[in-house]
Amino acid sequence: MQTVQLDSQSVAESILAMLELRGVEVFIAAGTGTDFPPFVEAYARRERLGLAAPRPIVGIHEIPAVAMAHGYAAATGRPAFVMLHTIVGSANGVMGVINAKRARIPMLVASGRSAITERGDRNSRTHVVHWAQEAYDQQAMFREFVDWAYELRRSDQLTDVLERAVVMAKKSPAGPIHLLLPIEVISEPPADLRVSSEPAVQIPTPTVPIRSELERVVQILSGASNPIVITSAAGRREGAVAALVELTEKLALPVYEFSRSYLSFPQDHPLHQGFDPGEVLAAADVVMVIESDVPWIPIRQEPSVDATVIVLDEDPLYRDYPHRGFRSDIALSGDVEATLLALSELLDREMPGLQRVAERYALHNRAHEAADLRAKQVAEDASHELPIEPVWISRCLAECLQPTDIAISEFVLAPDQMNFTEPGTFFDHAHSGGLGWSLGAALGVKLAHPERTVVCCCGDGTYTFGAPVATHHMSALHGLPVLFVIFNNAAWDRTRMAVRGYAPEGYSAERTELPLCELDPTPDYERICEAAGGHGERVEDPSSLPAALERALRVVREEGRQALVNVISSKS
Ligand SMILES: Cc1ncc(C[n+]2csc(CCOP(=O)(O)OP(=O)(O)O)c2C)c(N)n1
Repeated sequence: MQTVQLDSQSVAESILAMLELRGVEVFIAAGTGTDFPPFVEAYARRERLGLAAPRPIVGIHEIPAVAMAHGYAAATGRPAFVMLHTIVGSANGVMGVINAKRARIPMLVASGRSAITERGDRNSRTHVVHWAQEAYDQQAMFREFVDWAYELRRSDQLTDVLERAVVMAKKSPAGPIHLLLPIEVISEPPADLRVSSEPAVQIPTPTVPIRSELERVVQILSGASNPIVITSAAGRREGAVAALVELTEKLALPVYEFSRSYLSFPQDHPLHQGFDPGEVLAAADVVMVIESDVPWIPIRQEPSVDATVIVLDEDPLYRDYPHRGFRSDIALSGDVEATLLALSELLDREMPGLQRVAERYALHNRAHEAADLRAKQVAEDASHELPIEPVWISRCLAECLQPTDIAISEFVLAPDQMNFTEPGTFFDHAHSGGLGWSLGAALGVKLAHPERTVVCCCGDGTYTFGAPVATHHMSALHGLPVLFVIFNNAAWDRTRMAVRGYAPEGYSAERTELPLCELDPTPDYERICEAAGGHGERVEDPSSLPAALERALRVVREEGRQALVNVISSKS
């Protein structure tokens, strides 16, 4: 085993050196406080001596800071380190950790811990907050939503603890972990400066189900007369997209991206059949569910009792979900890309009748083309509507995005109006739905891909949940120009829709403006972006939207400045 010598004066500095050594490139300090001085001093020393460290990012508010770590990891597969301030910064950060957990995002989350002593130590309490910011069990607020939580108790544990932290975040399924860092321990001199140059603990290798199960699945898929594939997040690991294309082409399997969080299948592929199988679900004889926590909504539609449901997932049981009853007649647990490739390989030996596959392919191709035409018509019909229809905003955006541009959407983009084809070009919210994610996530994606255009799309309610003043400030501070597009319907429309479902004949049904749901008048959101040096526009006329988006994109691409288009849009 080869070792390297760390140059460090404190445990905090060793954390930076170790993170750097293990390929963690980003250290996001969210709302620094009195538990951060050891890190500030460590950065000052490393900068002075020219020693490498993860890129320091000032996270001006915990909501965009944690979401930024989320976006960065979604775009790269690599965790960022995000440090929160004692119990209070932690409380603000927990929602982002919940989102990361549900989205299986690797993330290294740490919180400082208030000083223990009242006198006698250089870290002894100096401020009134140091008493009230201590908790009996600070990590309790994270524990349910992380894959591992540990308090660093001694300086000589550091290497082992960090090795374990990185592996526990990156393993499969990936997830956030939490480290509690008492100020006394991170202030200590480092205990051990020699560490192995390679990770001392390796991430377990990707697994593939046993061959007999794969063969059984190949037989079922080959013999199926009406099979379908449903996925929400197969594209979380980008390589799985090509593997899914390969498998589905061999059998002409139609793919539905139900409630997608990632681009899992190229939208222009003839086998892409949209986003909701609808009645097709009940008619299918084989339903293959790939990485979908919620593959259908049972009260709306379910597979037929005679169908075979095959689940392929890193964790088919979704162990962290308390109640979940989706059927799985066969549950393949393992790496999605490797399993899809293994199925494809087996299929080569057992190809079903080519004639049947060709006919099925042609059928789905026709359905795909018809759906495209319908979506186009819907957009055209909406193109003159006032206030502007969300489908028209989506369509206009789709028209001005290049294939490698990246969109982050928080529930708002109409999926069938878009045309994402490349893996890693689209990210939607974790199904935990902790609002405000998309703003910081867009900054994280931009941090990962500074050369690419990144667009953040969200509702006006969501925008406010994302701590926009902090987000725009972070965008300017860290040189991360993003285009923000607000679907501004001056309401919490999701709640309004829920009310319509809850009481379709009720008193609220008589009203257009609903109690507790309306936000009118909304601020001039574009001016918040302008206040941070960005370009802002408000658009009310649907015909002027394409040009406004082009102008804003030009500012982002050519001037390297952020931009915001506040689109006054319709509600349900
Ligand atoms: C942190 C958080 N608080 C509250 C909610 C509940 N919630 C779900 S959707 C929604 C409204 C979102 O409003 P907006 O972004 O304007 O989108 P719209 O529903 O109008 O399309 C709210 C408040 C949530 N998901 N997360």
